[in-house]
Amino acid sequence: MSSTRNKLIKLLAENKEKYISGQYLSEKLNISRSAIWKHMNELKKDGYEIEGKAKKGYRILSFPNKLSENTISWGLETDWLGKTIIHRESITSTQRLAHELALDGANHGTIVIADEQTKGKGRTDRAWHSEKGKGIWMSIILRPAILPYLAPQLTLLTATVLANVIDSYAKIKPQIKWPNDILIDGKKMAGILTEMQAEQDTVLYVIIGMGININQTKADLPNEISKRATSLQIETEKSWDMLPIIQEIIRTFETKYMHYIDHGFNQVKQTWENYGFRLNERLQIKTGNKLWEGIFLGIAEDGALLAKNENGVIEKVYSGEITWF
Ligand code: BT5
Repeated sequence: MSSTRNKLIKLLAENKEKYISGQYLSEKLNISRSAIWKHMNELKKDGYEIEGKAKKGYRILSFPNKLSENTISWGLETDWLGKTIIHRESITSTQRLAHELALDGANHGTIVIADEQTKGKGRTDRAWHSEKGKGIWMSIILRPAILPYLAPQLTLLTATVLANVIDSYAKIKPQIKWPNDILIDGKKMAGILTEMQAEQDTVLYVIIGMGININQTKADLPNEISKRATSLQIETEKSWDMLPIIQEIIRTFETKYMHYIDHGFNQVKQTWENYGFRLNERLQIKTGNKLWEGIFLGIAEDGALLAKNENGVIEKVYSGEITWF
């Protein structure tokens, strides 16, 4: 998209209900009034609803439904999260671009989002299916002033954000499966991937990737995951407009993140345990060569899973394979 067009949309968006005169726009953008008029017609063709009134000027009434930097920014009203949004129609992985941008100095709160990922990734390089226009494939760059060992808390925080938004927006109560899955009725609807660059005691940056299945039908889900995966559409039997959900996730993330930075992990822990999958049930844990059973008690301050072993001792689990009975 040309930068003039982007600037024009931004000016219109910033002024929302107010009309902006053609004269003002032409001075601001340094182009003629007839060029402005041409741009307006192009925008209308792309689905922007723009009202033009003699003597008053132009104002934007609505944005098209498709995702772009502008449509996501419009009406977002966050303080720092999503001030820079990079949208791609197709990308290998939003995580990959986010890493490149972070290494290049991208600001805290920068967001990368794509309609489609051709090489979406899960943990330990597992694949994440990210079909075009079917879900939210998004990465957030953060530069938190926390110690590196606390970074897993951000995965748990993100899980609570997604659970809260799905619960309040779609009126479905999801469950959070430690550490990074959002389930509905036991099937995976979203996954979180947290990656970090740190030096000794300093976090250089963290990238939080989230993949959220929205508009897949059962037939859209690839065979290998169709029994274990679901989407918002499958669960609610209707399709969803992704834009307001994305905005709600960004807003909720900012609020919860600020609370976490200012007041610590307790609120996250409580929310997490409210949605915790199979809390107080028996589980089997495989860490390295050790296989043991216990009762799932919740999460610790540092994001570890807490389980009571057969001797009644509470153990912390940081990674490993968990199986519920
Ligand atoms: C995750 O990994 O759940 C983290 C997924 C993070 C994806 C986001 S999308 C935006 C950003 N850019 C990226 O490239 N990634 C992030 P993990 O716990 O390892 O789960 C991966 C497993 O989930 C796979 O091995 C499949 O079994 C299953 N899976 C793959 N795609 C799925 C999907 N769309 N829905 C549900 N399950 C899926």
